[in-house]
Amino acid sequence: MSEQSTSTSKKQIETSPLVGIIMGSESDLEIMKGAAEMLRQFEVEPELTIVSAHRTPERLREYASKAKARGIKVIIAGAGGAAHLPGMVAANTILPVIGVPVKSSNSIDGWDSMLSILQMPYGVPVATVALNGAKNAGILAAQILALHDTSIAGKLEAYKEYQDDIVMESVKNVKRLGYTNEFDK
Ligand code: RP5
Repeated sequence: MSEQSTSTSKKQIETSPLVGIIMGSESDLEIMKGAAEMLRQFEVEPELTIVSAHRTPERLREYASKAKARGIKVIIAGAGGAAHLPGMVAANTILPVIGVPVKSSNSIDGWDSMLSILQMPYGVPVATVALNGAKNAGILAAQILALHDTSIAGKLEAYKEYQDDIVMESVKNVKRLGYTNEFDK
């Protein structure tokens, strides 16, 4: 990390975090830490904690209702099974909420987590990513911040180019294996 980017991260830690990552249980952390790792790639230092919709309903209400005033711009919420956390957070804030369905220990096959987050009623949207898709949630949160932050926007552009480079390297690798590719002739 460059000297400049280190000081940017320090500055963000000193000021209030822009992204709140919450999850229903510590058992979700293995998946949900992917969102934090991705945000750090864009030099956004998120806060991360446990808020359970069922076990700590008062904490949920307080977290969601105070988030905007604390300077949070986007909330990423992950849970599994009867995954009510993202929806109930969205019910208590006007901030955008990105929901991450987790294939948790109490999930039958992942569909329960998916559908409880995805099938929100009209009026209370949750932007749902793929099952265990915490990394994409991190990227999406950075994209929302980038609307008003040219520095994050620049890092997202660079990330797109990086992905392009990786795929084009694979194109060369596959060609080396002897497969015909008329398209890239
Ligand atoms: C959900 O139940 C949590 O978000 C987690 O995905 C799942 C299992 O929680 P633990 O029993 O492991 O605490 O509320």
